[in-house]
Amino acid sequence: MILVKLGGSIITNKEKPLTPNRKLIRKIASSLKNVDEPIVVIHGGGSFGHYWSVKYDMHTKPQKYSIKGVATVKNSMVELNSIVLESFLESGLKPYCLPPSDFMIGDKPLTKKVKEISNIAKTGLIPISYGDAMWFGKNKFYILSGDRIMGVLSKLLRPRLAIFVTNVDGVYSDMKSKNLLNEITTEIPITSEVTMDVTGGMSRKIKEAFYISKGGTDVFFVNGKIPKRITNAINGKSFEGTIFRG
Ligand code: IP8
Repeated sequence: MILVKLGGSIITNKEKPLTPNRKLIRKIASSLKNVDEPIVVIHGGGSFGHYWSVKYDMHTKPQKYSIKGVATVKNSMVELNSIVLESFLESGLKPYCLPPSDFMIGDKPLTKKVKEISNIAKTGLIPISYGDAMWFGKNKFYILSGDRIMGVLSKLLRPRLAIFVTNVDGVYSDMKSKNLLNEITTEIPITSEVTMDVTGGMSRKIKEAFYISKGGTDVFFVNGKIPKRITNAINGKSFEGTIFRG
């Protein structure tokens, strides 16, 4: 099985609130048609979920956030998710809507439910989940990142490969020189970045990538603006991006 995270920077225009990148979502979906392994897709919030999370000052820490904020963030993610689902269906794939509240309670996965995700994927359907505003318990909510979902699912489903699709070529040693790191074997210091992401942007992805690769799964970072790179990574052809070896 292949786990694919479609970053918010690729499925939305992050410069413009509430703007999906329908064309690119469709292009990526079409390229995934060439994969014959079960696939599970997770997507981020981009200029939908993050836009509202910032407005309502909501973060990953469980707190008593504004319930109007919770409702608004959740609605925006359902909207973005339905755009992704439609695009996948239009591209000839069979998406299966999977809100994270389906397989998580509070901030913990429901193991039995998670294991069923792989059976759903084996039928040819593509389960599609997403970062979301979640009920934590005791009147608290939190923002669950799609990157964290990648970690949670990898641990229980042990995919062959976990791919983070972003709008850059991979992980750079620093943002100034844009020197691309082809392979990361030891934990690297994460340089600070300017981001509107309430969940931590690239630093969070790198953190999850280490967590996933330590569990034995290879993790790839690829540029989704060139969808062929995703399928090349899956098929083991001419890889362009960054690898964290599992
Ligand atoms: O973009 C966050 O998911 P991410 C989703 O994967 C929300 O970090 C609701 C901001």
